[in-house]
Amino acid sequence: MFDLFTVAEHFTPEGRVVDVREFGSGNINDTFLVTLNPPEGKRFVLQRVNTRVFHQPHLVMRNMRIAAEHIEGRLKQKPLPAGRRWEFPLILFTDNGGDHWTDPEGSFWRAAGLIENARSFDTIRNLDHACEVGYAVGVFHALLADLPPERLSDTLKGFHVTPLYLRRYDHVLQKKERMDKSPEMTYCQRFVSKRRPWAHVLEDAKATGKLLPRPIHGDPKVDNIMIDDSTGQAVGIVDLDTVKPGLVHYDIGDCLRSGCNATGEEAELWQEVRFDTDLCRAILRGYLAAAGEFLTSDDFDYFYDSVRLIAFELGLRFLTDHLEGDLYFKVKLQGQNLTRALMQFRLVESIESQENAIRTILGEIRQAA
Ligand code: GN1
Ligand code: MG
Repeated sequence: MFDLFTVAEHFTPEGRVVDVREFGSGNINDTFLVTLNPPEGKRFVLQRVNTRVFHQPHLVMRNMRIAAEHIEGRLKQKPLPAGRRWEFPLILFTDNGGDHWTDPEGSFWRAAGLIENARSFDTIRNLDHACEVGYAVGVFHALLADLPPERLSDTLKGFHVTPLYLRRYDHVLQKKERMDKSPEMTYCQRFVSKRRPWAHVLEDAKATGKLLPRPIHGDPKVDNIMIDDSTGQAVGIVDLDTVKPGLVHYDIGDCLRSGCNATGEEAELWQEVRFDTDLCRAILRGYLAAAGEFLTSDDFDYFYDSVRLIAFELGLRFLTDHLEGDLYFKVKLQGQNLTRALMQFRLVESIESQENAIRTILGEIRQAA
């Protein structure tokens, strides 16, 4: 890899870099925390964008800028209630004014300011945290609700389009010369086949015009929500690579599948993973406190399917990547993507077994909205 100090210095006209270290637990990009020289010791986030995943990183940056400008304008017109803090990670520019720097080996680097006095957590800590996570996603949707989605580019074609992931899975299975016949793999294959007929539920609703495209975050999992150190309130969402047109249901599903799994995505015992309905209620309450206004009755009808589907889809994506040899999601251990898949599938089963309880919560929340 290109020397990290040299890369970081392209984004910092005013200071010298004293430290660069790995940061966060992203599965796709390489992320580093850069510290500048004292006395201020300013810090920022440096990332090498994975261009095997994001083929047009310039458009990723463009989407980010459009969203940032729109949110800034909206907040100026109408600040959040009760003077709540809300920040968008500041895009840092290079010495010649670009929003990225391409190194001589062709890697695409970009940098963003840190949201100060705030941090994120890998898993939900309590009901208040859950409510704040939901609120953050709601604020994000509400602030972008009047941005025409077609102003954003589709930077990751097929992202969260479950039938396309199924097609890819079929293709990879077909190509496989020797099939792993372990009990885990047999379970996964049966699991996917059983749910295949239902897996196009959101795409069907999109095709018939019941659900409409809107600007989305694309990856609103718990560890992308920044929480203020002193107030415990959500103050922003980071990781904006997948801001693009989509269904808000992808985000709601992703936030719930991440937030209601209290053991986290990398728990040691996948058999013990479960979907916590109290956390679900708290996340949805927080979400609707901020996003209630633009949701339609059809939108509410698909909330249950969203959480079930996005958990299923993520499991399918991990499974396919395992079968392909871990080309997409980074792994530290062999078989890690299979374990991740099993975990999401276990979560799906837990969601399915609590369908009535989840639908009851959705009914209560809908009435209160
Ligand atoms: C990936 O890299 P990271 O952790 O921000 C993935 C998400 C998954 C997530 C699962 C562009 O996000 O869709 O939900 O892993 N991002 C992309 O942890 O595929
Ligand atoms: Mg991400």
